[in-house]
Amino acid sequence: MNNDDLFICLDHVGYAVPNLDEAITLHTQVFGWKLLHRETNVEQGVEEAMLGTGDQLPENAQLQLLAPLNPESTIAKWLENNGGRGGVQQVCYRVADIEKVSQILTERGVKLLYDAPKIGTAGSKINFAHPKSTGGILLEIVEKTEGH
Ligand code: MC0
Repeated sequence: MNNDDLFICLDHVGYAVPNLDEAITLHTQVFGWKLLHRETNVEQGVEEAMLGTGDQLPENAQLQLLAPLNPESTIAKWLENNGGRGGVQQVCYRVADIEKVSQILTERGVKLLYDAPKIGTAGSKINFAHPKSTGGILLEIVEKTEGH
């Protein structure tokens, strides 16, 4: 795999938000995004919503709203460290083969958080690169699964 096909595209940008319903209202009614999907991910400690624009093609980059499920959630900690206000918590790149991309990134010195992918939005496979090894951005990689 060369650099031309390491990442397919930007999949989504993730905003940490204190209240999911209020954030959905803001981003749909003021900014015109459309609510595509909503779920709770217990392992990640989040309540999340995916928002899209245009023809709602799943290929389009989306906006992800992430609210903490409990006080131990990474999102709760992020909000605490950022004055309780929402903001960009992560950027996510879409990949075709997450195991292969993870191996290449690791070989290049990127510190991935998980030894094996975990379950993300709608059953996708995800991993994260620690901000200390990406120039300060929490970088997620996602491999979509059937039906995503
Ligand atoms: C922490 N730091 C960040 C950051 N979080 N920098 C950029 N972006 C972030 N989101 C920095 C802090 O400023 C600090 O820098 C250092 O990292 C340690 O911060 P900490 O507050 O002590 O944080 P940790 O180490 O406890 O946790 C950071 C870590 C965590 C990235 C390991 O947030 C994590 O495990 N994230 C991956 C999982 C996740 O985010 N899940 C929620 C989304 P200094 O310079 O002060 O040392 S779930 C999701 O996204 C799923 C549903 C999906 O899309 O499918």
